[in-house]
Amino acid sequence: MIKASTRALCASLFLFLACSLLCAQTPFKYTINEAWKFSKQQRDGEIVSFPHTWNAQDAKDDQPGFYRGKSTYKKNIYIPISYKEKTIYICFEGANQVTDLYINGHHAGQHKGGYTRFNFEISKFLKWNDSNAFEIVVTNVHDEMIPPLSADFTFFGGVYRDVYLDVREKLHISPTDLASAGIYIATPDVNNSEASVKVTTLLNNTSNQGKGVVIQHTVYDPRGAEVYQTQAEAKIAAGRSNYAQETGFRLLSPLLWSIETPQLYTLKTTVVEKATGKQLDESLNTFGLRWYHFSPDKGFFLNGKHVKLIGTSRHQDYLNKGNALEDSYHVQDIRLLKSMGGNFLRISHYPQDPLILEMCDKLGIVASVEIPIVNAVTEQQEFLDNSLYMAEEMVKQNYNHPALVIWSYMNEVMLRPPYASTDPAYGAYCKEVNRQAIAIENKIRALDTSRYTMIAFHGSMKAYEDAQLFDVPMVIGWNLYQGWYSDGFHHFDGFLNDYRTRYPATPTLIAEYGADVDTRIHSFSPERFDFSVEYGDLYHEHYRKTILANDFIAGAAIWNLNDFHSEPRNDAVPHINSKGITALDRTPKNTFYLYKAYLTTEPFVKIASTDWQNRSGMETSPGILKQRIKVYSNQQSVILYHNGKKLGQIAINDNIGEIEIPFKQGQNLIEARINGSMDSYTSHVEIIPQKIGHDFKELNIALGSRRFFEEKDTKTNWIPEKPYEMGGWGYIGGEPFKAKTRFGQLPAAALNILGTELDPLFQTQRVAIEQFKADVPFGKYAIYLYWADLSTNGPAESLAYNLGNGAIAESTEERVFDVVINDSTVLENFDIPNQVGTQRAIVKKFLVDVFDANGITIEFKPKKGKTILNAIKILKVN
Ligand code: GCB
Ligand code: CA
Repeated sequence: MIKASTRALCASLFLFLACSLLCAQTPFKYTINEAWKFSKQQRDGEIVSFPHTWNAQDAKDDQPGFYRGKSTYKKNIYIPISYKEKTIYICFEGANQVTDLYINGHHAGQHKGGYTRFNFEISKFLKWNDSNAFEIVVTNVHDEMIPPLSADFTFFGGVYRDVYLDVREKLHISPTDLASAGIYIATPDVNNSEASVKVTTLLNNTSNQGKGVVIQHTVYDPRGAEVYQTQAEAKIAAGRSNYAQETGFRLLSPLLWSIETPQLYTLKTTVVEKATGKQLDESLNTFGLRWYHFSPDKGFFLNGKHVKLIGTSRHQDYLNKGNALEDSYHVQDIRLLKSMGGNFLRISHYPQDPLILEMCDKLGIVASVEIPIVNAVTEQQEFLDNSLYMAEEMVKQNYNHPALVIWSYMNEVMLRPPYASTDPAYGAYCKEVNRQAIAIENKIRALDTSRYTMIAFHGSMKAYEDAQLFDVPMVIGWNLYQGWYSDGFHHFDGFLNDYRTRYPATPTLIAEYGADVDTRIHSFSPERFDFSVEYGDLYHEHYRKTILANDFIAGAAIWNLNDFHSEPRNDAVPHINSKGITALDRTPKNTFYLYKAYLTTEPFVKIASTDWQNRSGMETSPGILKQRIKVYSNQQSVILYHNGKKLGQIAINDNIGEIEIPFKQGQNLIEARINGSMDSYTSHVEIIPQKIGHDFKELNIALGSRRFFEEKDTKTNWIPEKPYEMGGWGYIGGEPFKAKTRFGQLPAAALNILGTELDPLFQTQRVAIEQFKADVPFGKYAIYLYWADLSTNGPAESLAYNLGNGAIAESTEERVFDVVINDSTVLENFDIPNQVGTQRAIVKKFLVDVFDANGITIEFKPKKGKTILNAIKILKVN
């Protein structure tokens, strides 16, 4: 291509005239769409229903932070006269984080902690045959005495689980032992031929008379047959609460609870008044008969059989809903895990809706649950007391679940100590962490002698040695991210070998591992922190191998089942941690299918990235775009078809096969067939020819990037930049922007780009670019230049959480430049921060007529500092 300045000289007369017209500063216009100030009235008095959170919107908008404060829910509830002789409780399945209840102006109770159940006895505040004013005051304000202090998830405020009124006779099975079922079923001794069962029943008598009762327990086996019945009498004094009645029995030939056969027994308990024969209370509780143990060398054994535990963790939020989910969402998640073949769930980082463990019981998923001490503790007794209380709530509320084998209570507690390890206060802090851990450990062991305990460590052996935590829990959980937060997957293996040599005697789980994936991003040269689907695939392929190859690893929980909200994060999808193997709406990602292929036995085949519906790329041979795809299967081989034609049979190794597809322009149908199943994938393919022809339609280029970015709504596929070649398109000059972070130089900025949802497009850029050229034919064009200034003007360190987004503040570099399109200066002294601020998307659209064969030349001329360009779209208008 001839340089613009010499162009006219060697052109024909016609071209010369056309060019001189253009060069004569024809009028031009461009958009000034961004950063207009807009005001809106706050809403109040809105009518809402539980489950409810007030942060569903503000935890994902462009405004940093989300409302952490007080809110009030008010309602009048009619209470009939017939309740006068009863005892009434109000039961909350969960409200975040401190809840106060007022009834008719009286303070009826307070609960601290956002993730456990609680109830208040409210009888004495009620007016009978009357309307009663209920007022629930909830606050999710930061409270340094209540865990979690900080964590990588959004602390959505609200009454986000169900609330009940619970109407009982004055003598009843107690809901007041920290909101447990009031019936504890222990199975201390189970083997193939018999099982011992111990039942403790707690009774409350709120009347002012002692009462004689008959407590009857009936046991039904998993098939519904009555297998045992026992009866006992008790006398419960007036005003007595949590009177404990104990009974024990043996069941022969037990039908065991297992992953494959999650069979549940049912215990029916009735309480009858002795004097009158009147039934006072009745309750059903399920339990399972199984035994298990963790071996430091060999892993986990259930009913004497070795089982590698493979599953996920789970957060309790969903697309557009925050954490306020109706029950069917909880049910769906456990079904999803089961459908993948998962047999393990780490319920993290807090106890969840009761349905979660109920579903694990029903579907055969081994589980752990934990209280939300995350990142750090407060060095005060009150913090420990609240933690101990939560631990007790957790154990009592979840005691009967056969699925549950581990109580856990600290997650990465040494990740964010308040002091540097060189500070003298650090030693005392370590001691305090140790003291709190031992106190909680002892508490849990005293409450439940049958289960294991766990603490989850982050990848620093030293930190947990400092706090002497290796000897405290019964199982060590490792949260490991080598190859994500630091370079090199193989450091995962190295770390584990080192740990194993030093601590050979403790059972071990991989409590977390994962990589962020934004399914809009693809790359054929995947790299750490590019958020591409392909990098996530590689990460999991490596980790899965290591986990399976080592017997001492009892199991592993992928971080995470689902993408989840983490407000301070500034990743490809700001405010979201996208390490889910399913999206926020639970659409599976590739890795879900990789595990499914490994974990399931029904013939299964799945083409990877079938959600990449709009592919694009540079023509690899005339009319052809060759791109590799992966196929997951649990079979030996898969036969592939492309647009109805057999491409060939590919071998499957470690559940993965790979093949290059010669994509054609337009619709492409790929089919993968195995015996008994098939998968198909349709993609629209836009082939960009090496030489731009007369049929040019559009170009969408991500600058400074090796990523493909799919704008799903508009079916636009952005492709990576390349240098200019004559007859084609590309940049001239400059280099890709690299973000400097605590985790090294990364391919994209760790910034929430304001004013757009296409953040990845703005998070990369080419710095010091001189030109962008496209040798397009004569015609009318719209050129869109995409920019965002990526300098960070505040220390990211101030964020409460920064495990994943430790951007290092770069002093704002002044950049002022001109943009010249085909010799017209269209932007003069262009200063992005000055126009819209930093970190904000700005798109300038220019309508350009190309009068000659010389195409489009966009020049970037620095005035101060370096020029930049983040993305460019060139659209032929006609
Ligand atoms: C961790 C934390 C978890 C985070 C995760 C991540 O180690 O335990 O809460 O979400 O890493 O994605 O960084
Ligand atoms: Ca944004």
